[in-house]
Amino acid sequence: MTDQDLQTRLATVTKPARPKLWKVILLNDDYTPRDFVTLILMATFRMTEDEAAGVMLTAHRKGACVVAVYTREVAETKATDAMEQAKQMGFPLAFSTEPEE
Ligand code: TYC
Repeated sequence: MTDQDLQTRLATVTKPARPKLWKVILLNDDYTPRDFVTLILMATFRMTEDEAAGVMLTAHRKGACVVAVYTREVAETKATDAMEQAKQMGFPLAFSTEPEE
């Protein structure tokens, strides 16, 4: 075993990898009503009305806003669920997911 192998093993034993977290990002559009965005955020991301309205307004003004971070699967499921609910109501509301640095 080389020194490098030994270092790698020690690091593995002493520092188990933390699972990477993924951001859910709300994207602005010109069509989805503000109140509907707020309701979707409350229902899907368990936010209070004030929290949800704040995130909605930031996305509205800046174009996008980080909603929350989760493990990859939870982030993707919540983003997909929220977009599906909006689609059923005829709105183009979109979310993206990306890994945290
Ligand atoms: N811009 C939308 C409007 O003026 C509201 C909105 C806010 C839509 C945030 C999407 O992520 C969004 N009706």
